[in-house]
Amino acid sequence: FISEPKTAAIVGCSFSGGQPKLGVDKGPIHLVEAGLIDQLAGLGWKVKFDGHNQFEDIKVLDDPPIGILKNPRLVSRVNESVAQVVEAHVRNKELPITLGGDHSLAIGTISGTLSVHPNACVIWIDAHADINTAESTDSGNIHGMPVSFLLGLGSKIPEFSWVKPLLKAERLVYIGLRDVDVGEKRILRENNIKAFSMHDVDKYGIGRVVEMALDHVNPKRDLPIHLSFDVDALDPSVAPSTGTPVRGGLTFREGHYICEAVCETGLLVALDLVEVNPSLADDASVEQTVAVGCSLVRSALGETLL
Ligand code: B3U
Ligand code: MN
Ligand code: MN
Repeated sequence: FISEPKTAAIVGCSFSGGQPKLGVDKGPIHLVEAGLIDQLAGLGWKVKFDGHNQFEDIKVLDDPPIGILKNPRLVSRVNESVAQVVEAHVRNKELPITLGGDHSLAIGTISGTLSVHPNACVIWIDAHADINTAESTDSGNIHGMPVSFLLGLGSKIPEFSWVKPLLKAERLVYIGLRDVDVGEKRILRENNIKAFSMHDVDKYGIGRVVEMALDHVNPKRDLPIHLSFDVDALDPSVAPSTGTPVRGGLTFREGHYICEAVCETGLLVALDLVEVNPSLADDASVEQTVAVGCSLVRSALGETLL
């Protein structure tokens, strides 16, 4: 699905509107300053990067909550723009690497991927399920809701009418879950959504979990893959600088194994790396988290395969 010479396009998204903590918008700047572009070029990829998207042209002057959803118009319009950028790269057979920013950005990235490859599957790596609906959310933070938008669950918010419910429940799988709201558990159950929690990672090991996840969403290993990686899936000892750390997460190797195994399929068409927040924790923790983020992206692009 990616044409030769292999080209990746960095889509830096300085955006924090899907959650309340400042600083996550600086994630992409730190990842690029840490040398990500040269690192990927060193792996033999052609890398396109024409600056971080600050969404300056998107002016939402008045954005009162809709129900309890916070910044709904801003989140919607930013994602509409992200969807167009990602779609263009995927259509061009380039690999968009979206650097967040908060995970609400996946509304845009996955919409972009699915508009080119409607049969693509989504592998969502996260401590959280991010599947709250307008009805089930307690926080009103839209980064806890992107999956429900993509699946078309919950009441429709006119502001988000551009989001087509292109994702089918059977084309979605989670790995790493350990902080899932009661309402989200019900949504997962009622929609028969496959999810591998940290309990499953402990029980089966990451190798079997990834194999089972791929067997579920991509049994013939022929469908394009969108990998959406929230760094809070990793244990806070591995990736401390993130907005909602939850202990008991993926080890350094488990996180990298997922990226390597997806790379090995040759089916990756889009990658998100989100929720790196350089304003949280001390300098050493920030440096460590940014370095791990770069490392995960390199693994997804083939660094650790021999
Ligand atoms: N499920 C909670 C908490 C949460 C979701 N995603 C993150 N936190 N990062 C919510 O707000 O919906
Ligand atoms: Mn997330
Ligand atoms: Mn998360």
